[in-house]
Amino acid sequence: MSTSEENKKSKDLASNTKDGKGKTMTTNQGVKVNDTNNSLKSGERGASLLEDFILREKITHFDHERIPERIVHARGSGAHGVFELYESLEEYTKAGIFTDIKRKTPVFVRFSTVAGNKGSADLARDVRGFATKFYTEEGIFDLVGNNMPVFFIQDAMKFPDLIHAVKPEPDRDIPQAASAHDTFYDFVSHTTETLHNHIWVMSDRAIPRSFRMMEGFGIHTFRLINAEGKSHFVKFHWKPLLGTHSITWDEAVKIHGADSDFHRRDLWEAIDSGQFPEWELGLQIIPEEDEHKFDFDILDPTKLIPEEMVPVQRIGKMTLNRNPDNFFAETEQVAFHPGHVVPGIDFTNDPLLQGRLFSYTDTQLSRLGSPNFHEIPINRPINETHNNQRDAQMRMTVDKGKSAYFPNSIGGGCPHLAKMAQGGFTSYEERIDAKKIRSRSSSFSDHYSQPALFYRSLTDWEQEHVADAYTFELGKCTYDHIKERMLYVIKQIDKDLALKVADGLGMKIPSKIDQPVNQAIGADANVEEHQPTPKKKYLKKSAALSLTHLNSDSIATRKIAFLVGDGFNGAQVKKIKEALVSKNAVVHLVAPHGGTVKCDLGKEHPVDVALLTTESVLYDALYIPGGAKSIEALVKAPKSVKFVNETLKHCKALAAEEDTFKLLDKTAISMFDKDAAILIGKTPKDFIKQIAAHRNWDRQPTAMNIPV
Ligand code: HDD
Repeated sequence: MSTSEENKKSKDLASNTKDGKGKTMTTNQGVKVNDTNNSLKSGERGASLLEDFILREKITHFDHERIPERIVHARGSGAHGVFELYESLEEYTKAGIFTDIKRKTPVFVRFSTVAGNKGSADLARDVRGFATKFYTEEGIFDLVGNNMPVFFIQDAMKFPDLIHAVKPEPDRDIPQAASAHDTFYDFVSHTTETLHNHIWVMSDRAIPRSFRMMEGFGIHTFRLINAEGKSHFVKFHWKPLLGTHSITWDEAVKIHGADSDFHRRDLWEAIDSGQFPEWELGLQIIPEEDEHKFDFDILDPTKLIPEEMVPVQRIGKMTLNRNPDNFFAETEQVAFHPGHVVPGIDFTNDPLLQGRLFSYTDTQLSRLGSPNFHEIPINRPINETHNNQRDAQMRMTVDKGKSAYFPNSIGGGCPHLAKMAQGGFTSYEERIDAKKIRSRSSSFSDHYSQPALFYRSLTDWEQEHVADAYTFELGKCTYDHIKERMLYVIKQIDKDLALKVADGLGMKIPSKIDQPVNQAIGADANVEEHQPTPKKKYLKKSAALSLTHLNSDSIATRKIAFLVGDGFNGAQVKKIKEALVSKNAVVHLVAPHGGTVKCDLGKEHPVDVALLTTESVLYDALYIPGGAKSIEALVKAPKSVKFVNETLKHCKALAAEEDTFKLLDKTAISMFDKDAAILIGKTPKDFIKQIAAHRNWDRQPTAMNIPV
C-alpha cells in the first residue's frame, strides 16, 4: 500500500486534487477553450474587445493570485507525514493520539524562518518555526513551536514591539531577513527578558544544516488532562533522528548566494528520494504539585526546564514521507493555531500563550480572507464537523435544513451536544481567585541565570561561534550607545564573553548605563532590582543544551562532492562511491566542465555539476580520487583550490588519494597537521566516520586563518 493510500489526510486531500493530464482546456465555467494565446480583436491589427470573457477571466484571476504573506514566518517549507505512538500515556491524558498505539495520525509540518519575507534566503541567522498539524480522530491539534526551547518575550503584549524591532527598518526597508541592525539591538538592550532566546540565536542553532537536523520545541508549558480530569504540566520536544547539526556563519553567507533555497531544496530532495526525515516526540511531564519547586517559573516562556531536572520521555515518532502537490494550496494556505487542541490537552496561564490564542485566528482572517479558512482542504479535519456557524465569504459547505441555532426542535435538536454522548472538550477547572491586575510577576524577573547556563553548557567551539555572532551583529549597528548597552547586558551573562565581543568591536564595556535596564516590564521597573545576585546556578552545565548532545552515526542524505577531471581513477571512485551510496549518502561528480568525464578505464561518466555552477558550501564532504591527468586538469581549474580550501575552512571531512598532492600542495593543507586535516588513502570506513561526525572542530583555530 502506498504512503498516501494509508494516510487518511492524503485520501481526504485527493478529493480536491486535480490533474490536467490528457484533459481539454476549459474556462473556470467549464467552457472548452480553443485559443489561450490571442485575445479577441476587431480585425487582425484592431483593438481588443471587452466581450472577450476568456481574456478577462485569465487576467482577472492572475491579478488576484497573491494573498498577504504571513506577518512573521513568511518564508516556509512544508511536508506531509505520519505520527505513531510507542506506548499509551493514559495515566496522563485522554487524547487519542497519545493513548491509541494502533493509530497512524496524519500530520502536516511547516518549517520557517521568522523575520524574512516569503522570498528571503533560507540561511538567515534566525529562529526556525517548527509547526505541526496533527489530523487526529478527535479534531485538529496544532503544535506551533520553534527550533529553540524559549521565546524572546514573556507577554504577548510585547510581540508587535519585538517584531517591529527585528523587521527591516521602516524608513528604508532594510535589512531583509537579518537581526543585525540598530532597531533590533535597541529593543534587545532595553528588554532583558529577550536575552535568553537571543543567545540561542547567536549560537549555531540559528543556522541549521537542514530542517531535518534540528530539534523542535512547543516552548510553553501546556497541560495534559486524563480521563479523571487530573492535570499534569507538559513541555513538548521534537528530537531529530539524524542528530542536530549546523553550519558556520561563513557558509551561511556564501549559501545565500550559491543557493538561497538551500533548506527548502534539502527537505524536498530528501523526501523525494525516499529518505524520510524522522523525529521522536519527547515529553517533560511535571506533576501539578511540583509547579513551584523550580528556581524559575514554569509559566515563563523565556525559561526552559533543563533535561537533567526533568528527563524527556520519548513517546512516539513522526515521519515526513510526502512532498506537497501544490505549494500554494498546501504550504501557503495551511493555518496553524496554538489554540487548536483536542480533549486531553489544555492551556496554562503563560501570558505569551494566552495572547497567541487570540492572534492566530485573527491573522488568518486577513491572510486567507474569511472565517471559512478551516474549509480549505489542507486545514479541514479528517473527522466530520457540524455546528450552527454559517455563511461568510467563500463558504464551501452546503448546510442542509432550516435550523441554524441551538436549541432547536425543527432540526431534531441537532447537531446535539457532545456531552449527550461522550468525548467533548471540557476546559480544565483551574481554581482562580485573584485581583484583576496589569503587571508582570516578579517570578519572571531573573533574566540572566538561564542565558548563563546555556553559554556555560556549550563546547569551546560553540562558545567561539557565539562570541563571533555577537561581534558580527553588533558590528552592523551604527549607534555606539546601543552597542554599549548590549556589552553591558552581555557582561551580566558572562564577563569573558562580553570582553571578547568588546575586543572585536574595539570598545570598552561600560560599568553602568543611564536608563533602567528593562523598560519593558513596567514604567518604573528596573529589573536589576529583581535579579538574583549572584546569578542562580541550579546546574553547573546542561549537556542537552549543546549541539553535540544529539548524535547519529548515519550519513544518509549527506552530500559528498567527488572532484574529478578526465582521467580520474575509476576503480577508486567506484569503491568509495559504492561505500557511501550503500549508506544512503548522495554523491556528485564535480568536474571542471559539464557533460561527461572519462575515467582511466575509458568509461564516460555523467558530470553531476560543473565546478563553475556549484560551491563547496553546498556539500558536507569532499573526496579527491587519484589519476595524474585528472589532477592536472583540476590544477588548471583554479576553483578546485577554492573548493578544497573552503572544505578545510569549514572543518568538513576531506579524503584524497596518495597521488593528489600536485593539487593539494596548492591549497591551505600545509597550514595543518596533515593527518588531522585530511584522510589520505584511508578506507571508506574512516571517511564515513568523519562525515557522520559532521565537522572536525579541532581544526577550527587553524581553519579560521584560511583566507577564503
Ligand atoms: Fe507565532 C506564526 C511560532 C509567539 C503571532 N508563530 C507562527 C509560526 C510559528 C510560530 C512556527 C508559523 C506557522 C506557520 O508555519 O504557518 N509564535 C511561535 C512561537 C511563539 C510565538 C513558538 C512563542 C512561543 N506568535 C507569537 C506571539 C504572537 C504570534 C506572542 C502574537 C501575539 N505567529 C503569530 C501570527 C502568525 C504566527 C502573526 C503569523 C502567521 C500565522 O500566525 O499564521 O499570528
